Amino acid sequence: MTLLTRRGLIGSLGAGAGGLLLSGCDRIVAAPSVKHVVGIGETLTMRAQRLLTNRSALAREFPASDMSPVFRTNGNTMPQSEAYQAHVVHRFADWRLLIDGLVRRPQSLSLAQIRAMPTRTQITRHDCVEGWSAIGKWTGVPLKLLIDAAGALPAARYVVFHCADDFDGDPYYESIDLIDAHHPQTILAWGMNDQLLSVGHGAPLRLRVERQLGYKQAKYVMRVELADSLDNIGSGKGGYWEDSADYQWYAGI
Ligand SMILES: Nc1nc2c(c(=O)[nH]1)N[C@H]1C(S)=C(S)[C@@H](COP(=O)(O)O)O[C@H]1N2
Ligand SMILES: [Mo]
Repeated sequence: MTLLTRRGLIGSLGAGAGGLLLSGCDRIVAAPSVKHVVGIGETLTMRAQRLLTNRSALAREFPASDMSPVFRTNGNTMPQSEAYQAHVVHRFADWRLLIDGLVRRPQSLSLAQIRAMPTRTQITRHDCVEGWSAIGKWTGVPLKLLIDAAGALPAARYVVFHCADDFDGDPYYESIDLIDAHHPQTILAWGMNDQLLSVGHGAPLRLRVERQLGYKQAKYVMRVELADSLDNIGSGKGGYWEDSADYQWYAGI
């Protein structure tokens, strides 16, 4: 298990370790079949997962000795915008994370402010639908603390992550619901493997939502928007790959 640095997080860790049916360590070996299974139908899959697994159960965490010697990068590895590239040059000193949408107190936070917040570190396995996995150590702020700082309005249902990169002009974005947003292992990570997050892996801040597949782990997060619906964001399916390649919105593992 992992370091829990704040008592507030411990309360949500049920003793039940849930997920016995689906949480074998070998279940992801044939990652392509995961996509197939997930593809049966999103509604069915999500309902089935809710029945079979406890969504507050923790993803497996690993000892440091299991960390992958090489953790490859995937997707975009350097956002093309001039604004982002200027941030790289200035080491993100002027960068700000915006938290807005259905919140009482919109936030604009520097990286220093985010790094001064309580941290959680976890060693987990990243599973990409393209058929590779890697175990890495992630350090960041629990998303719940950022949401609480902004104060979610009662109508908020989803958390949308707007990223600095795009594919042919279509911005990368992702979204999760508030259940996953409040999960104790859901963090916005600024550190990886005891280093500051590299540009290739999503500097300065990327999502880790450990109970879901790789494409949900949004890199280059610039803005966190709370929303009551995903309909008017992107093409309305809740993420870049969901919009453009019919990937499932709920990519539970
Ligand atoms: N902003 C952004 N986030 C992204 C992607 C991307 O292209 N852009 N690719 C996704 C995919 S498919 C995977 S598997 C992981 C890869 O993360 P890594 O580069 O740290 O290995 O990031 C995910 N998040
Ligand atoms: Mo991926």
